[in-house]
Amino acid sequence: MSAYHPLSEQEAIELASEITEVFGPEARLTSREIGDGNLNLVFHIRDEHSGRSIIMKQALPYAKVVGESWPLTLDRARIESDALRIQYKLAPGLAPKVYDFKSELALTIMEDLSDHVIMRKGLMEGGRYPHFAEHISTFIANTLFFTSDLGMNQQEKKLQAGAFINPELCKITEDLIFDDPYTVSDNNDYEPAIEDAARALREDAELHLEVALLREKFLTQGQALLHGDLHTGSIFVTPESTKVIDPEFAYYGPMGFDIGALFANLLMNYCGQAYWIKEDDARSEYRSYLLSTMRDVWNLFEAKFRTHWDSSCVDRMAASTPGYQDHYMRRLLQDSIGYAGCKMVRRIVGLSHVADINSISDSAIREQAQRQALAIGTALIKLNRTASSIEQAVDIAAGTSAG
Ligand code: SR1
Ligand code: MG
Repeated sequence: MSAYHPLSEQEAIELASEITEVFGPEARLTSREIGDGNLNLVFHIRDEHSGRSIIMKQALPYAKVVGESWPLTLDRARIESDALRIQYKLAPGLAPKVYDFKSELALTIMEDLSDHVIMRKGLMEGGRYPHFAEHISTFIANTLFFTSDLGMNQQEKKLQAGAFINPELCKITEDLIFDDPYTVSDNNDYEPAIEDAARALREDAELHLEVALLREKFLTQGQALLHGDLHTGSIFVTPESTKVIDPEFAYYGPMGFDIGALFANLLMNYCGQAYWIKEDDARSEYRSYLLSTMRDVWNLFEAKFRTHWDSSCVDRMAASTPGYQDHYMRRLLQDSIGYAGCKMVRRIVGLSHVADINSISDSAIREQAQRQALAIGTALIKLNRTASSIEQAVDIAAGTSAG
């Protein structure tokens, strides 16, 4: 199979049969296209004989969420498969195994995770994942530390950063997250009921300064190899297991962007629970669970990152300068809080929403959840540069109603 074209299910089966690591000669393969994301085709290939299965993910040359009018580089498939391989190595068991990558087809062939659920869906159904904070904090601490100037050879890091220049996908983030929500843009997408709140975003000069500073950091700070889109739709879970998928937005950027994405998506589920859990006590209990998860993710991440620093730092100045590690961790917390806020705001007024809130069928409750997410998001953005503790972010969420 040669030049790029979107695969048919039959072609996907033919290519899958070459994965001898999974399928034997007697395999009877079937295929289902299961992609429900914004950008790609995803085939689930199963051997009816052995029950074994794989996933084949093919990038389309445009953004599926918008259509062919929005062309998008196929190189993102190379970036994704290379990032997955690095993450699999640095955080064993927390990313899917890549079996093969076919660059001419922009196709990644990887471990099937369909015994897991997408975390966003799991949270919407009130699921609890007791090992999630432990797992995801290991994933972010390991992948961020060991791809940064603290944890890897600094010349190799520069070369690696070059291989992860990802201009088109970064541009999506720069526009959709750090620009469109604060101006009138064709990309924006929100309901007329919250026009007043959307207008307030456009008119808030204090907010714009904070977003401009966070945007500048996203544009210029190559701190570590980021996942780049670490929302709860990019994480598969079971109560025992966590797997991070979909790093096609990977690039060298500010670490807090990945951590902030996690916080934002836990908090958007928190807002959506106004609808999903009907009973007051159960909803309040679940919301406490979400806030505890956010707190645990930060505290565990911080402890693991500091341990890596103390045991494995390759930078003499960083390792031996009193106060530097504390300063670094504080900036990281501040960035994480600021990016969390930006990510919440974009999911309410910008392109591409989240099901936790968008699929609420009661329009009054949906509006209330949207307003609450905007209120929390803007408060986090305004807090970012002065934050000193994760508890401040938790308190903002717990104390912010729809406004
Ligand atoms: C056009 S892509 C829209 C969004 O989907 C991805 O998950 C990213 O978050 C991106 O911003
Ligand atoms: Mg994705």
